Amino acid sequence: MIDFFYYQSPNARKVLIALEELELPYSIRWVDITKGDQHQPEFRAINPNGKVPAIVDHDGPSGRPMALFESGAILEYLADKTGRLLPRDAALAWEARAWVYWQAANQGPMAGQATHFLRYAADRGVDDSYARDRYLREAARTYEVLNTRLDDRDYLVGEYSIADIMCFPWTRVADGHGVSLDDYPAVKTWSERIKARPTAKVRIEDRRDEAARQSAYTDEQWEQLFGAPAPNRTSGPAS
Ligand SMILES: N[C@@H](CCC(=O)N[C@@H](CS)C(=O)NCC(=O)O)C(=O)O
Repeated sequence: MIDFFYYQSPNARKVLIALEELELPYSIRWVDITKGDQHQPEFRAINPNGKVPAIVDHDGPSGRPMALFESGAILEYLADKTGRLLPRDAALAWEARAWVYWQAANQGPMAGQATHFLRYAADRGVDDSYARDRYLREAARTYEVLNTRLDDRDYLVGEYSIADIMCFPWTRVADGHGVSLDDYPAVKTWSERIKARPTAKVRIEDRRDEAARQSAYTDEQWEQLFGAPAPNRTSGPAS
């Protein structure tokens, strides 16, 4: 059994899709990152970086329990554990890993920061246009990279792999980081292809409260999530 430390987010969704695809038994452990669960010592012992996703596999290497964090490492571990979701061809498997690392170092962080300035900061009336535009540009650039790669193939390394699972969830929330999939037709077709898989449709009970669902965090939620006092809502949500 795998304990899966989860919150409703694209990074946690990668692991959810992989667990479903691999038919591995798991139990959801809800980590409310708007209430500060990620900063508790019990969770820090599992992920010193204090973020979801994380897992504890009670049947880890040599049959011993093992804790793991970072979505890319978790996907690679699950692929290794089951011998699935990585091409058998060694060169292709390395290409898949390169896309996994690319996502964690590029698409994820840029889309995350773009969302911060476009949605969360804007909700507080903060308009830092230089930072916002920089992250929007970089987020858009990652879609250009994906679009070029997917122009002549159905999946990132030809067959469905952890590389696709890593990149897919962010494309489902693209409008949040200022990207329209209509501008990236190969990404759109690929994203719809993955969305059609039953394992990509799985739904976990959404335990977020209304403020978190709307990305209009309370002062307390903001401070837990972003580690700084919330800016005053001086002028209300920016349009
Ligand atoms: N590179 C990490 C990113 C994880 C991440 O940013 N998780 C966010 C949710 S999407 C989180 O837990 N945020 C809580 C916090 O920063 O306090 C991964 O891919 O696992």
